[in-house]
Amino acid sequence: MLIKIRKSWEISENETLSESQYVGRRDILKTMGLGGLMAASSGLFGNSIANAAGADPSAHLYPVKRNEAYVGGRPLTPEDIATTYNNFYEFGSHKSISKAAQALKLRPWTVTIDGHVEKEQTLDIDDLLSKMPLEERVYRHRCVEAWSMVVPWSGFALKDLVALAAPTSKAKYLVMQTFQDKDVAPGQRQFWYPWPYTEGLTIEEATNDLAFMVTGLYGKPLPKQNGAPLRLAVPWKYGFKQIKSIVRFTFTEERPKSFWQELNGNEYGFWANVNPEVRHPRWTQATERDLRTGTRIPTQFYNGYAEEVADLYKVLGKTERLFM
Ligand SMILES: Nc1nc2c(c(=O)[nH]1)N[C@H]1C(S)=C(S)[C@@H](COP(=O)(O)O)O[C@H]1N2
Ligand SMILES: [Mo]
Repeated sequence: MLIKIRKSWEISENETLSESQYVGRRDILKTMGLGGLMAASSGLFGNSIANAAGADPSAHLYPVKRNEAYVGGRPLTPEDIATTYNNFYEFGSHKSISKAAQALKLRPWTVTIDGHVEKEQTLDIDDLLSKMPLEERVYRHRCVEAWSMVVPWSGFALKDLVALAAPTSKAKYLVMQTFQDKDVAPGQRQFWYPWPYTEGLTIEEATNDLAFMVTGLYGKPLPKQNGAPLRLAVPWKYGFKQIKSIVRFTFTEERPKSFWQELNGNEYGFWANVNPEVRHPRWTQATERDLRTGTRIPTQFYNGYAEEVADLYKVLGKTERLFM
């Protein structure tokens, strides 16, 4: 087996390949039966944290076919950056939580669906994964802290999960919650945070085509630090809406209060739609730092997804529409 050990000064392959080249090359390797070999060798000799998901019981499901309707618009962020520069307060309030997050236990993992639904149910994650048609989508991700990345998520449309849940006419919001376990997540011992991490969407947002349940990243199971085994991607909203390691979906009549809203509602609102014209009270949102290049680029309205989502907000008043 030929293994190329990367020198620290060599740039990552994803950095030199355009998005379509990255897919093409991976598909060729897959056809040749080399995809697994490549993954295994990079697990041993590449970034071991990024590939710790190699032991994930869902590994056989990946890579999945890319849906070409979703394009990043700029080159992908290298995998080793996207999997080592994270926000996951359960494991620490800084960016270097990828090692600590390996304490997360991925099985058994169940997902409870309750509230205003025809029948409450608890699903095993592997049953859920086998039910859902998985695909890959390249999405931009814009954190409220004004950094951004472009990554290939694998997963399924959130509207498919909503259909499976069969909400009743009373359901106006979908509330999502992260696991809670102080023994695994040291951050959860910090009592001043309103654990468990909670986020919510309106039913209209949750059933928009763009709303995506993420189960994989870079053609592999989702790394723990990125929110395994199930996290949300709503790329027109700031990153804090994109809740990780979900265990519960509750359909409610009332708008929920999310984790960050509870902590500081003046800075982190419910809508949290990316908006370059509305400053965060402490910094501008007009530009963002691209994690790949480290340079600042202009921020786009709804993170560039206005065509897909702007209609959702026509009914809101001006203040609400513009609020973050
Ligand atoms: N449970 C949970 N989900 C979370 C967070 C968190 O701290 N806990 N951080 C959010 C924030 S602020 C961002 S920017 C993204 C970061 O996702 P990434 O680490 O995969 O880039 O996760 C979001 N989801
Ligand atoms: Mo964020």
